[in-house]
Amino acid sequence: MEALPVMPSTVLHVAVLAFPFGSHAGPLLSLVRRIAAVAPNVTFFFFSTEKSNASIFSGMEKEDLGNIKPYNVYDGLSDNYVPSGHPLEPVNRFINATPGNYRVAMQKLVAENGKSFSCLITDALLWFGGEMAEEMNAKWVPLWTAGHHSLLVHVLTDVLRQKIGCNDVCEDQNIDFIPGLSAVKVADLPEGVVTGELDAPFSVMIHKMGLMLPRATAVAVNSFQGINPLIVDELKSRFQQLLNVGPFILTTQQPFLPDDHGCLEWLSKHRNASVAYISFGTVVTPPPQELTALADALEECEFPFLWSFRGNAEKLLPKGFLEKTRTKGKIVPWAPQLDILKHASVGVFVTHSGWNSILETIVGGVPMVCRPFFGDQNLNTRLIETVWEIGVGVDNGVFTKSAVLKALELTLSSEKGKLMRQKIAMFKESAMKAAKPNGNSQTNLKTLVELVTTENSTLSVWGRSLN
Ligand SMILES: *[C@@H]1O[C@H](CO)[C@@H](O)[C@H](O)[C@H]1NC(C)=O
Ligand SMILES: *[C@@H]1O[C@H](CO)[C@@H](O)[C@H](O)[C@H]1NC(C)=O
Ligand SMILES: CC(=O)N[C@H]1CO[C@H](CO)[C@@H](O)[C@@H]1O
Repeated sequence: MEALPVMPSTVLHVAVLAFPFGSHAGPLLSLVRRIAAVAPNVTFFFFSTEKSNASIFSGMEKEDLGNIKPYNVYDGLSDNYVPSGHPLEPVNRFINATPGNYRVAMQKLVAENGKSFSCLITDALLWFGGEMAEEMNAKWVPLWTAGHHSLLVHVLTDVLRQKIGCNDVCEDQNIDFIPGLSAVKVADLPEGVVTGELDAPFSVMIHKMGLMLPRATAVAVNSFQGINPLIVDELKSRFQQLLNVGPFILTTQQPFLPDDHGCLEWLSKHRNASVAYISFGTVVTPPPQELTALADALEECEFPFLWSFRGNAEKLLPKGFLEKTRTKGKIVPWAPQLDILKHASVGVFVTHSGWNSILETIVGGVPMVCRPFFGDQNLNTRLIETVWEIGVGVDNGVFTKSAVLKALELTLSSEKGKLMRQKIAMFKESAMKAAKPNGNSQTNLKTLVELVTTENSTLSVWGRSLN
């Protein structure tokens, strides 16, 4: 059949599908704002749950949003939903509501506008975006918001399941049959890949994602080429196009974060590379006995510390701790993390090893002490420790007083710690280079803009059936 002529003055409609949990929707919005700013002839319809929209768009005026229009999708929780207290329940309910919840909201818009979408930019987790795009004859650009190594693990899940086929007896086995992952052990893999509940909603979703991504027009990643060239090459050989467009903290505009608690001023009173900065992100709080162990170590060690503490510190930390550490420690409920990590006084970052934190500490040039909790965090820690050599895990993976003391000593005042600082400075340079005007990530962003702002040569099936 002959292709229908494309209208010259078309304003393109792009659907953006966000995953509304953790640090997923924020980075997707950063990317979309970056593209939208240079694509005035495109309207971006941003679909997420009401709660997620309210959070990531908070403080933004309609004028700030320009050609980005937020729309709510059903979160999977009925009006009379009573939380059971299980943290994953809202995530599972949401996943069970997909893809219908997005489809309903998108179809409504298409009917109202009399116009289909030319491109779907989705969180990579929302694999069904690929099927929808194929139905619509639209492009599909999934964004992976974490590292290349975890992405490769999900793309090769079937291979891993086939080759490993163990019953908890091979946790120590190395993944030496996949390029770039030979230092990784089975126990480091995210739960739901070869161990754990393989048929849990999240495991099924991320498995399907791995199978679907090779069909994407291009896969965008919030990372940079130089961090893991071997794995990047492996991914490139499996995707139609891989576009490293990060770190977003360098390649996209970041919201201004106030320093309400005077962290930077406090930091400037300390020696270079002497302070331990502690934060576990917005999702995780370590269990009580580990908080106590960490506090005991901080009290005993010689190093000053700045702790961004979620929850009631008075209640959760040992009695008298705040009083006793007043002169050498500062505890705040929230901190402008990137600015802190860029401050010369910070010598180590005690972290859960989430991807966004890793990118921030690379840009700051600060080595890590890692206490991973779930998802890709164990895998990240393995790479940090043994491949990149820019940090250490704590012994046996949990905070004990002696393990924390040892890790702080190592990173803050040993020759090995200095070496880590030198290594992370090299990654920092590589990231900065990628983010420069003609750097690799910027060039990829241009490619992405081009891809998103032009139409497939045939009109979409949805569009056609409506015309
Ligand atoms: C939209 O604008 C971009 C950049 O200015 C241009 O390359 C593209 O061809 C335009 N698309 C349409 C459909 O007019
Ligand atoms: C501390 O770090 C700053 C910024 O990197 C640098 O300019 C300064 O020379 C350093 N001071 C010392 C004493 O090393
Ligand atoms: C369709 C809809 O209600 N979208 C909302 C998403 O969130 C933003 C920010 O809170 C609202 O302005 C939109 O109305």
